[in-house]
Amino acid sequence: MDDRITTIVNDSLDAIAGAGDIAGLDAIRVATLGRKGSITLLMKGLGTLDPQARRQAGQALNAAKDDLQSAIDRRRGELERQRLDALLEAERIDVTLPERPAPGGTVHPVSQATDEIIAILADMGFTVAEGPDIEDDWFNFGALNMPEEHPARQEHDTFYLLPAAGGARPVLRTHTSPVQIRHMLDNPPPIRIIAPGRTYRSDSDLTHTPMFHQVEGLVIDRDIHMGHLKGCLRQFVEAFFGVDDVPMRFRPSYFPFTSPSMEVDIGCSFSGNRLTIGEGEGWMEVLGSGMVHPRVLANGGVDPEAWQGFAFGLGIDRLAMLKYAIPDLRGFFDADLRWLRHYGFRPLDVPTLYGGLTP
Ligand code: 2NL
Repeated sequence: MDDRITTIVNDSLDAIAGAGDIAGLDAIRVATLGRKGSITLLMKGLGTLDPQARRQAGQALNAAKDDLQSAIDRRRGELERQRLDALLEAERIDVTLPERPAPGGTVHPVSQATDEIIAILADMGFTVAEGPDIEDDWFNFGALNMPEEHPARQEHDTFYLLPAAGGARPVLRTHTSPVQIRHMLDNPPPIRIIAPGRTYRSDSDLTHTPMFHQVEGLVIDRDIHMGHLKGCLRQFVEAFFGVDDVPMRFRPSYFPFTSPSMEVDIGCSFSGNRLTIGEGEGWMEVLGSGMVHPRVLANGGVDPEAWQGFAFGLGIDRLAMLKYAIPDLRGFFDADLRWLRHYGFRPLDVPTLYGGLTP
């Protein structure tokens, strides 16, 4: 018996020392100490021996079991350390490599201004609505109280597309108002949305580009009045330009889709080449606004007897020029890298109200 145990132990210790991986080691453990392993089987056979021999063999088997178990544990530790060493060797990081160059891109001032405007208005409870750039005549004009013969249509310098088979003539939207008409038709009031996006008019000079950006806002509820409009626009303007108690002027105006209509000016001063917002004798127009025309409400599927609302529209490019002191509109869409590097914003300077807008 003792000889057999010694042979098993010696053979197994050799095998354990030579095991190349954890799986091989496990196989040796199963072959010796497993349920049908050689040592286990010998232990099961102890019952057939006489008491004297049984005690002796039992002790020898227990000692063999302990020896094998601890040899297996030790080898397992070695193999795991080897595996980790190999992994660390393979994944070694060369800290002497040069760092990656800083990203070269910047955020366009129009994108920055758009993000800031959205951040402010979202904080005031507005959600963003979107719609197609290519619109039907009805959504861009008709629904907004501008029928075919309406003189205001001429001011829009519309880009018309080729008529479809049915004769309808699509247009590039001249404002983002159609987004709001579509939203009204799809959503019951109360409504509190803004519609930022690209708009198009065939007009090109120092202060006009054929593609420009607008944000419009629309609030509809049961008892919305002009006080809400004025308070909302004051809060917006003060947040955007970062000034308190900015002088504001609401001038009577005309838009087909609002009645009454007001243009909004803010106080400013010009000294030499510099424009300062929020103080001085000058006035700068920043917004158009008004109470939504009852016919426009009805065209949006909203009962004008039960609901009323206000709306406003602003040019993002123009506001960006004012806020960031950019003198010439043409640079905005030239894709001139020198201009973009000069006026662009750091990519990770994302505007939030808690993190701060740009000064
Ligand atoms: C401006 C003037 C304005 C609106 C836009 C609007 C939209 C709907 C109904 C009523 Cl769906 N009004 N939008 C109202 C007043 C002015 O924009 O000067 N934009 C640059």
